[in-house]
Amino acid sequence: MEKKTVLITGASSGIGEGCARKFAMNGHRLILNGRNVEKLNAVKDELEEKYGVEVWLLPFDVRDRAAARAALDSLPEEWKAIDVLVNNAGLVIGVDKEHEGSLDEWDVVIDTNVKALLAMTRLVVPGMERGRGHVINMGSIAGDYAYPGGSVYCACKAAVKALSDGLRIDLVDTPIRVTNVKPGLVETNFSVVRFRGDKATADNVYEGLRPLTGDDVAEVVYFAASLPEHIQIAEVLVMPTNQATGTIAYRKK
Ligand code: 8X3
Repeated sequence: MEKKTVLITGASSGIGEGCARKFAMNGHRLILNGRNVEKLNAVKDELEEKYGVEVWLLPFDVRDRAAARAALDSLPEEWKAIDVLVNNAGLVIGVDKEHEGSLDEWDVVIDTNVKALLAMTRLVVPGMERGRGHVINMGSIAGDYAYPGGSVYCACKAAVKALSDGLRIDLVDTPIRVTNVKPGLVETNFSVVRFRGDKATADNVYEGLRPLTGDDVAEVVYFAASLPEHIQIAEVLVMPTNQATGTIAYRKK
């Protein structure tokens, strides 16, 4: 595929960082968003040095709509034509039951996974109408079926599916593609945040099976992006070989 400008949210770790690496090793130009400036700088340094690509950092909290707008406005003219938007930033806090959890924490979860994804789409897609573009949303197997302790997160990922499908409908008369990538178990910092920093409990989630890595999911994202422009991967469910559903996985004792 010809060289593209790719904006990735939540690019300082996990799946976002994996996507950054995969696009970089294929020579694309990257705009990386995240909250952790130090980590973003480390990713930028690594990718520039290893792959000789150009990397522009846009550190802001995706929940902050004004900051998102200002950051995009601040891009130099030659960086403003974004070809691929990877709406990856997302998180979950806690495993509380729907009738017991913290509404304030759920505001953070909904604002990040749903409203920020929508805002980034709203801010970037109009610029794609010049001729080509691709929105790749990070959904989840969690959006297909709810599971215990996942109510709000699962609802958010179901929303990501509906937003992806709706956007695909709204853009049907354009060359812009919309893809919803739905990973299962991926070993990243995600579970550490879910378990409020409890690394041991987070590690248990992946025990006895080989989980996916951020780089594995990036393979799927890059595959969708690199196909000829007339091929639109609408949705991909990707999980470890020993996982079958959001709640069924085989674990070696
Ligand atoms: C995260 C995957 O399995 O924790 O989106 O729901 S899972």
